[in-house]
Amino acid sequence: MSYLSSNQLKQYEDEGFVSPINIFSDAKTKKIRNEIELIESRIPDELEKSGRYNAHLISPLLDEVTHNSKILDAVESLIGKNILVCGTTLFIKNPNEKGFVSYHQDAKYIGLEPHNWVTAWVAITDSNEKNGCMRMWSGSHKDNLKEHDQKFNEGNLLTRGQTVKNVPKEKTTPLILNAGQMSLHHPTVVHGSDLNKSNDRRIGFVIQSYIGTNVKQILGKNSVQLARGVDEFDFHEKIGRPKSLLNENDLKIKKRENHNLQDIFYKGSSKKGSY
Ligand SMILES: O=C(O)CCC(=O)C(=O)O
Repeated sequence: MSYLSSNQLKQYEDEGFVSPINIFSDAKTKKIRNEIELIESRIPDELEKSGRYNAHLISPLLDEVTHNSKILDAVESLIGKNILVCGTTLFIKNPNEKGFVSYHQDAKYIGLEPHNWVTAWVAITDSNEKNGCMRMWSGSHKDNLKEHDQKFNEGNLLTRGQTVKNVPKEKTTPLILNAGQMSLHHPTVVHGSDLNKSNDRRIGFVIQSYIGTNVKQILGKNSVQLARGVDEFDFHEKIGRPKSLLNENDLKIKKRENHNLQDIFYKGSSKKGSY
């Protein structure tokens, strides 16, 4: 059992995140990395740009991660026992590429209301200050949604380059994770990450997000999978789980889901970015 302890719950309540949490062994984490890299080698652009979303729909192993009981126990401690998987994102930063994530709040453009949801960031490689781990503005989740500039700037791994102004970067907390550990963060905590200055990739497989069954999608349409409990609200269409790697039909479903997601992320925007 890995329900959160009272100290961990307090950290989440006070700071807007809880980290680190041990989930996978080294061997299992290597297997997951190999699966991601196998997909990249079989279909080179499948996980690029907007393809980085919802890889759990085409890989049984990534699907298994999203339904992992240790992760779900921790998530249950925060959002209750009825849990839906509402999408995943691969945040990959390759060495020598200029990828960074501007400081933002996840809840700003994602359309999930109320905020009974949480994002699980699973480290598939080590994630540290050298390779551009996430950095959190502790306590910022207690304020409402903040104004974001839409920069659409080069290298920014966010859709609109959405950026909160005046973040005290020197005061932000780096979430240092070993491969196989995860962090959980709140929908309104302000966070971002710097460039990868190491010689290896930095890979985060991010369940973005686990939502309570009472959460609606107010900007468009998300399909979900039941991860735990019962869905007494039935707000979202249910989607199947992959039985084999890169199945033709699953690839089509992923494409359709990512198309719907683009409609959500760019709702009301006159411009589109590359994610
Ligand atoms: O992986 C990163 O550096 C940022 C990820 C992020 O913003 C998120 O998971 O909400």
